[in-house]
Amino acid sequence: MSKNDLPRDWLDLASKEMKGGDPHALVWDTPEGIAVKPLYTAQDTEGLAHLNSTPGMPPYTRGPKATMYAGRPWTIRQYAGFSTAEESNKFYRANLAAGQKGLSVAFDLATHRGYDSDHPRVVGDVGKAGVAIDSVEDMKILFDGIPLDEMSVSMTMNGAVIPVLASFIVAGEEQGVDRSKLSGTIQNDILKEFMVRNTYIYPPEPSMRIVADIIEYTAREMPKYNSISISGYHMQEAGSTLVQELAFTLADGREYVRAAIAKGMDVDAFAGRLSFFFCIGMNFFMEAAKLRAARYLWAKIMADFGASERSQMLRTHCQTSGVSLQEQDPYNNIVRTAYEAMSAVLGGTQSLHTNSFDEAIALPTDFSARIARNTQLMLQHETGVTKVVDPLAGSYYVEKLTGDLIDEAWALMEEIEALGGMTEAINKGMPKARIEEAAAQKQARIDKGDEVIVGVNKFKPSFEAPMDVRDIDNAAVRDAQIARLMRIRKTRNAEAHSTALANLEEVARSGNGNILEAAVEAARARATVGEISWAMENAFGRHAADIITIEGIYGETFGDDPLYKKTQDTISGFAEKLGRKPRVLVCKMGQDGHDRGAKVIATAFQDLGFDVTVGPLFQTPEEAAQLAVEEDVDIVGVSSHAAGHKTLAPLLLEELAKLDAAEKIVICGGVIPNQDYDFLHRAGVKQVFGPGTNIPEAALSLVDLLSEQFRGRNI
Ligand code: MLC
Ligand code: 5AD
Repeated sequence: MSKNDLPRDWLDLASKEMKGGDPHALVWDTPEGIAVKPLYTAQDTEGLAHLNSTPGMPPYTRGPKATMYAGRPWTIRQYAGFSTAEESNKFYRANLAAGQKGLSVAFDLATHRGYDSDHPRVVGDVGKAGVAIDSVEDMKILFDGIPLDEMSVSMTMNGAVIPVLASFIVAGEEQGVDRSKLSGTIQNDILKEFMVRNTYIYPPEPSMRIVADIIEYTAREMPKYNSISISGYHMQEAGSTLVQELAFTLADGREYVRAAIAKGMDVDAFAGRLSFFFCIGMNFFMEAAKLRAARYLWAKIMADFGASERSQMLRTHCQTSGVSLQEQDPYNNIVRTAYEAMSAVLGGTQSLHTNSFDEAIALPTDFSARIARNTQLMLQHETGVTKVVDPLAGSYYVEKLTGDLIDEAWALMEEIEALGGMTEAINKGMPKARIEEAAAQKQARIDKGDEVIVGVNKFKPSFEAPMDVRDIDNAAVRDAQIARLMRIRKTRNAEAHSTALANLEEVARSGNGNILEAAVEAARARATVGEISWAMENAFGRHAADIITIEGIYGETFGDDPLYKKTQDTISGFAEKLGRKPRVLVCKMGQDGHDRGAKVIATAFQDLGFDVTVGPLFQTPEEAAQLAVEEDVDIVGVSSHAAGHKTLAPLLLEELAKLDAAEKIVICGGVIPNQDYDFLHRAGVKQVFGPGTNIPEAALSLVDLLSEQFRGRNI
C-alpha cells in the first residue's frame, strides 16, 4: 500500500501515539489479499463505481427491495432434518410454532447420493446428518400438517435432485396443492458439488443437463419456486477466502445462465427465480460488504446477458459459518453466531439460518436450536436493526471494502473466463486447488497461533461446561425405513412403476424431453429415490472424482516456526530408525463427502514428514481395509464428519482383522463428540482427534503410538 493512502496529519498523530512507531504496521493483510488500513476517510470512497445506488433498483448494491426489512424482515429459515420423516416433521412443527418462518430441509447422505435406505453402501449414513427420505410416502409424512401452498420450503439437494424434487411435487399434489402454488427453493447447484461438497452422482455433463431441465420445468410449471440456490457457503466451509467464495459462486451462476440459454430459454423466463446462498463468517464488516458486492456484480453479469432489471436482482439466503464454531468452550459459539447473524443482516440477506452452539460435534438439540432461532428473533424484535435500509452505506470502510471485493472477485472471475468458464475451470481443477491451498494456509495460521480462536488456541478454559448432545439410533431409523420401503414395493402398481422408470431412462439417454417431468410420473407410480436415481445412472453412469492433493503450502505458512521444526525433526528421526517414512492412509467411509479435514490433514502430514495416501471418497470399510493393506500403511486415519464413525470404524477394524492386518493403528478424527470416545477406544481405535486439534501436536502423538508399536515388535 502506498504511504499516501493514510492522511498525513493522522499519520503524525498516530505515530506519536505509537511512541514513534510506523502506523503502516497497523495495516492488516487479510487472507483475501486485501490490505485493511487502520483508518478510512472520504478519500477512500472517491470514484467508487457502486456508490449512490438506490435500494430496490439495479444494481441493487443496497438491497433488492426498496423498503428491505422495514417493509418485511428476512425469513428465519432454520436448516434442519434428522432421523425419520416423523421425527423431523415434529421438530419442524415445534420450530414454526416458536417463531421460525420458513422451512429448510436437510436430507441424510444416503438420500443425497441417490441410495434407498436399504442399500449396502449406506449402513452408517441413514438418518444421521439429515432426514432419510426414500419415496413420496416419506415426503408426505415430512410435511404432514404443513400446508405446502402457504409454507415456503427450501430443500438442500443436488445429487439426487430429480427424485427428491419429483417426490416433493407429488407430495404437494396429494396434499391438494397444485405445483404452480408451491413456493420454495431447491439447491440444485451441482458445480460446487464437484468443487467442494461432493454429493454429486453423475458426471459433470449430464449433471448440467439436469440443472437446465429443472430450470426449464420450474420456469414453466412452478412460477413461485426458486429453481436453484447458487451456493458459496460450502466453499468458505471448505476453507476458501471470501473473494474466492464470491467469485466462484457468481461464476457458477453465470454458467447456469449459459446452460439455460443454450437450452433455448429466454433469460427473463428463468433469471428472476435464480437465488444465492452465502456463508457468513467472523470477519464482520467484510462479510456484510461481500453481500453488497455480490449484488452489484450479479447485476453487472446479468445486464451483460441483456436481462431485465428484475432479472438482475440477487436474492440470497445466508448461513452463519459452521467451521467457525468450536468444540472447545462451546457456549462461545452462541456469541460467534450472533455476530455472524448481525453481519448477514447488515449485508441485507433475504433469509437466514443461525447455527446451533453444538454444531461442531452434533446436530442441534431442542435446546440449542431454540437459542439459535432466538438469536434471529432478538435481532428482529429487540435491536432495531430492521428499521433502516442498508445502515452501513456511507461508511468509508464498508464502501471501500465493497469496492475492493468487487475488484478482486471480478479479477478472479476473469481468470475463470480465460479458462473457458466454470465447467472448464472445474475440469482443470483450478477452483478446488485454490480453495485447498487457502484451507491449508488457514489451518497453519491457526496451528501457529497467528489466527486466534478464543478457547481453542488462546484463552483456553480451565474447566469443561457440560453439554447434552443429540444422538441418533442409526440402526432403528434404517429398520423403520426398510419396513416402509418393503410396503411400498409390495403395494404399488408394478406395471405403471416399470413403464414410468423405463420412460425416465429413455428421456435421460436420448436427450429428448424433460427429465424432471418424466421423474414426476415415476414418483406418482411410487418409484423410490434409489430407483429413480438408478434409472438415470443406467443412462449417465456414476462419477468418480480424481484425488488430487497439494504439497508444501502448510509448511510454507509455518515458515521457520520452532515448534514446527521440532515436530519435523522428531518425525524424520523416527523415519531414520524405521528406514522409511511412516505411512498413513487418510480414509473417508460411507457417503460423507466433507473432505476439507482429510485434505488439510493429508497435506500437513505430508509436509511434516509422513508418507500419506488419501483414499477415494465413499469407501466401504471393506474397501478401506483393502487399500490399507495394499499400501502397507502403519496408520489408518478415519476422517468422519457425518456421524458415521460409530458404525463404520468398528467395521473397518473387523475388516482389517479379516485381512490379518489387525496390527495397523486405527485413529479417528473429525466431528466426534466426547461421549463417543470410550465406545471407539473399546472397539480398538487407538486415538480420537476432535475438532480444533493442533496438527503438529497430533503428529507427535502418532509418533509416540508408532514408537510403542514398533518397540513391541523389536524394530
Ligand atoms: C420481501 N418481500 C417483500 C419485501 N421483502 N415484499 C415487500 N416488501 C418487502 N420489503 C417479498 C418477496 O418479494 C417475496 O415474494 C416474499 O416476500 C418472500 O421474500 P424473499 O425475500 O424472497 O424470502 P424467501 O421466500 O425466504 O426466499 C429467500 C431466497 C430463497 C430467495 C434466498 O431462495 C430461499 O429461501 N433460500 C433458502 C435456501 C436454504 O435454506 N438453503 C439451506 C442450505 S443449507 P415473491 O413473490 O417475490 O417471491 C446447506 C448445508 C449443507 O446447504 O451443506 O447441507
Ligand atoms: N440440521 C441442522 N444443521 C445442519 N447442518 C448440516 N446438516 C444439518 C442438519 N441436519 C449445518 C451445519 C453445517 C452446514 C453444512 O449445515 O451448520 O456446517
